[in-house]
This record gives sequence, structure tokens and C-alpha cells, in this order.
Amino acid sequence: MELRLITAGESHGPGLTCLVEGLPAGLRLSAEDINDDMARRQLGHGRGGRMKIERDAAEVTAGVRHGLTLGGPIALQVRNRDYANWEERMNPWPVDVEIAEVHLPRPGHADLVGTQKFKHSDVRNILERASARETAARVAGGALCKAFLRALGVEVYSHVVQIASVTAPPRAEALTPADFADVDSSPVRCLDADATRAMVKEIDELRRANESLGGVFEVQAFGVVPGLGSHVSWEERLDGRLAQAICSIQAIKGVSIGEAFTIAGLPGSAAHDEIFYSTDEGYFRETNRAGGLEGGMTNGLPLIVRGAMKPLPTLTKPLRSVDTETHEPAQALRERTDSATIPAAGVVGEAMVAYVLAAAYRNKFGGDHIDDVLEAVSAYRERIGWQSS
Ligand code: EPS
Repeated sequence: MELRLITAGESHGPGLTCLVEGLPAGLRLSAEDINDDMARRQLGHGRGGRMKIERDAAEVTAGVRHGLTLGGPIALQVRNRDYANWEERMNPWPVDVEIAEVHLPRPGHADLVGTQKFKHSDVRNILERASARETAARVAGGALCKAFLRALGVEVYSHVVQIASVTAPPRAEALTPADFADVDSSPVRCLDADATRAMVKEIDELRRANESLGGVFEVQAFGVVPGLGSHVSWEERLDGRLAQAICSIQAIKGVSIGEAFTIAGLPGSAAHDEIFYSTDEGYFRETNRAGGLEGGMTNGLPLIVRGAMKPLPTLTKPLRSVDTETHEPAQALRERTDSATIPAAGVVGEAMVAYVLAAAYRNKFGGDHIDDVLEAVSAYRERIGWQSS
């Protein structure tokens, strides 16, 4: 069965829901698996007032019994604590008071085109679902995918490599899982201490100037078997699936795999990862410029994917816009907002990469119980003689 992850919910509505369908039975889960990632998504210097209100945690209401998956759809519920302040404006049912509509679309947000497409006069009917609050539900579902991957020896991590004009210096050596052990103790989830300080300063300065900021995060997955995805048809190419999943995160405008934009400017002889073989290691490479993907398939090296985020479109110094009722020039909606969410976007990136990888494992290895999956993966690894590095 295809692995599916579906979310529902509005930013200031009663809550968010995530349904994950297609995980095998017998997979061990813990509440911490889910809630730790949800708490990590709330971290990061540059968040606004909303994160002081929410204490995200998911209640599992279906598909799990005594810590083990049953094989059916898993339902996760995340309460919006802020709903208490929005009960009249966001009530699912009619209310007795008059609710003022929002008519000031923000450039860069879904506001304007969403109202045109869905025939809404109130921009709130668009912005509530377009909000990145939805990523809380994705991270809850992604944590289940991560637990599945962990059972197969795969770990997914992320870090921030750029915030606005500050870029972390590239490491001389390839990163290993151990490098990520303390990443969450950096207030911007960056692995470099000097860059962390400069990023915090940049956020503070731009926030004081009523600006929002963008940046770049990187996700790395270790222990992924070679051969997920396929070269045989365009839909199955895993790089395409990853790009879609990363670009689907709110405010992400670009994706790169491995050293994509650097090798685009290099001669071919400097761009690829030469192939070696030893009886101990089997096939191996000395570089990973391809980011673990060749021909649309994983090649057994760490998977490396980056997402580029635009500066958030809700500005405390609003841009020029038009009132959608009067068509007169107006200032875009000013709302309480975050100024930087790249650290959180990295955690969402982990969830999306975990989903794509988990779906690819389900597709390739099938299995109704986790033991069936483990057996199939182990037989395949033996056939190709692959040991995780
Ligand atoms: C968001 C606007 C802010 C963010 C929100 C995403 O919410 P509010 O309008 O309530 O201040 O805090 O993100 C979250 C609530 C979250 O959990 O990440 C937006 O417009 O996308």
C-alpha cells in the first residue's frame, strides 16, 4: 500500500489533524518520538508571540495500541491552544456576533489568488489554511515515518546553513550523525558557533527594522539503502519526489540536492563521485557531490537536500497592496508574526524527507508487519552486498 500523509486544520481553528496510512503493523512508537519533534519545531530565535501560546503535542486517536502500530491508518490530533482567543472568529458553526472580514492581501502569501480561486471575499478563509501552522501536523506524521526509518537503520537530521545574509562556513569533512547531537542547542539550529552568533544578530537587527528573513536549511539522511526510487519513469525518480516534498513547505522557493548549484558551474571531471571497490567495503566513493542520488535513485551515500526559504510575507512594515472590496490602494494586513522560521523549517524538512524515504521503502519492500519489512530489506542488502557506512 502507498504510504499517505494527510493533514487538516486551520491556524486558529480548534486543532490540526494528521492521518498516516500505510505503515506496517508491529512498529514500536512512543509519545516522545512524536512530541520531541513537535517541540523541536517550536524552537528557534526569531519566532513571534504565537509560540509562547502553543505547547504542541499530538494525541494519538487511532491506529496504535499499547505502543505498537496496528497496520491501519494512524490519526494524530494537535490542539490549537490559541483557539481559545479565536473561538468566535474561527468557530466551525455560525455565531451571533458580526465577524469583520479581512480584505488586505499580503504580497507573497496565498491571500489574493486564494480568494480568487476559491470565491471567498474574506482573506481569512485562505490564510488560515495557508499558514505554516499546518506544519505542526506534518511534523507529527513525519515523526511516525522517522520511527519506521529508525527501525530500518535510517536517521534523518537537519541544520541551518544560511539566515538572510549570514552563511555558515562549509565543513571540510562530510557530516556524520554525531555532528547533529547538539544542533538543537544552537538558537538557530546551526552547527557553527560563530555563524550562530552572527545569525542571531542578523535576526535581531532585521526584526528591529520591521523586516522578515529567509534562509537555507539542509536535511541529511544516513543509512539509506541504495536503490530507492527508480530511473525507469519520471514519477519514480526520488530526487523529483524530494523536491516536491521540500517545495511544498510554506515559503520554500528552491531545492537543491547535493552540490547541485556548485557543480552546475564545474567541468564534468570535477562534478561526479568516482567509484571504487574493496572486498571489505564493497563499492565506495571518496566524495558525495551527488547528495546520495544518482539516476533518480539513492546510491547508499548520505542523502543531502537543501531548501531555500523566502523572507516571510507577513511584515510588521506592510507592503503596498489593494483592498479587495474597494480596489483602492492599501497596506497589506499587519498581523502578529514570526521574523525568522528557518530553524523550524529544517525540522519540517526532516519530516518531509522522512515521509518520502518511508514511502519509497514501503513501495520497494512492502510487508504487512515490520518484521516482513526487515526481512525483505536484509535479503536485498545481502544480494547487493551493501553495508551502511
Ligand atoms: C503564520 C503566522 C504565525 C505563526 C504561524 C504561521 O501565527 P499567528 O498568526 O497565530 O501569529 O506563528 O506558525 C505557527 C502558529 C506554528 O505553529 O508554526 C503564518 O502566517 O504562516
